[in-house]
Amino acid sequence: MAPGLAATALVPSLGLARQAVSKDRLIIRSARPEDLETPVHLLTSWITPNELFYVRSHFYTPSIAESAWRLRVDGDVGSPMELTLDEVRRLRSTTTVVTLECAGNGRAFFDPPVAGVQWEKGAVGTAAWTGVRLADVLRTAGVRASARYVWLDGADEGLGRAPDFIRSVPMDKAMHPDTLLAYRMNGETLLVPHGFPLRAIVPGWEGAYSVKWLTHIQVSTRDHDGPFVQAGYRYPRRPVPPGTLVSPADTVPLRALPVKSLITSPADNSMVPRSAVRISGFAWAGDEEVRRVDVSTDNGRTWMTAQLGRDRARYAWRPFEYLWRPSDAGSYVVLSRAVDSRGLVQPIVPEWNPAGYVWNAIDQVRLNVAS
Ligand SMILES: Nc1nc2c(c(=O)[nH]1)N[C@H]1C(S)=C(S)[C@@H](COP(=O)(O)O)O[C@H]1N2
Ligand SMILES: [Mo]
Repeated sequence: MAPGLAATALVPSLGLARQAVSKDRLIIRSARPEDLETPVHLLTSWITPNELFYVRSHFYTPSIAESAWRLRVDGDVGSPMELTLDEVRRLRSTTTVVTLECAGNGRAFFDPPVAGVQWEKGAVGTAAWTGVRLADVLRTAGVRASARYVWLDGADEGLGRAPDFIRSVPMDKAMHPDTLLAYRMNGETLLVPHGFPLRAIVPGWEGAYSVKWLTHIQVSTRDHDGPFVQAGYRYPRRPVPPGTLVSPADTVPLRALPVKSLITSPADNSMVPRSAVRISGFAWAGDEEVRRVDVSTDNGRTWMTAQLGRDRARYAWRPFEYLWRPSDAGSYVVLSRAVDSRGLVQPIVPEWNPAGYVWNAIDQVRLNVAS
């Protein structure tokens, strides 16, 4: 956190102020810190409503008084600066629709199990984020030619002796015109659990880059050496046998998550009529495009091409739909399999890895066709 902040500006949230996430409709994976998953059957719109958007917080949610909040920009820059929220809002703004997904989404499906929040399918959502380009702020501060990384720090603090949550973004991604500091989500002021008053949106990359409650941007010639950069959010260089410990030296940082799809309707295990069944969902591919989505209604023996919906944005999931006319009553395993613009396809079983990241298996639901 920023040392300049008044102590009274940061008190643990009691869940009273401006908190409009719908805790009764989300799955509570952890009440405090707040880890809330969206049930798949509620992920039916291209834009996820703010109150249904998953929440992932490592530590207690800071509650920040707007008047006391400052964004400090320093490090390897010519003119370090401090901005108030009004000053941020006065900069040229832009809005972009981005799908955010936690790297640990689907962790619960790994075998053998791995420690960490046991997300199933719903640590993902899509919103229209409004804010300023990180590049504009960095240019104003005068990034030096020697700068290589931008460290992002929020107002939350490690629990007990746990270290601060600080993430590091390589310079080219930080300077990319699509990387934002956002203060609005779907047209509304950011909700506290989603990072009020300001958060990073690093589009196309796993969710942990999109640091919430941002207070400090530090430009550096080197990568950050904290555990959320050097140990967390990393993936083995080579596939390892399930259950293996992997030393950080044998890992690489996660960035874009690979292609994935999710059947959002009909719900798993539901009863459907025999006449016609609209199978729909979303597919996304990090910073790549979704080329195609295939659907199988016979447990993968044959595949049909689904129709891609019209809603699209460079870093957003793409709707898909397949109209199925089952020939017989019975119980069916229905699968969805997305392919990205490079031809990469979802695996049947993702590689096991020690932190349980990147679960992007071909999705499946069981549908019971009425007679
Ligand atoms: N300051 C801070 N930023 C954070 C986190 C956090 O714990 N602290 N969690 C990260 C992770 S792991 C994810 S997946 C996204 C989730 O954003 P959301 O809670 O708005 O869905 O926020 C990221 N930003
Ligand atoms: Mo995450």
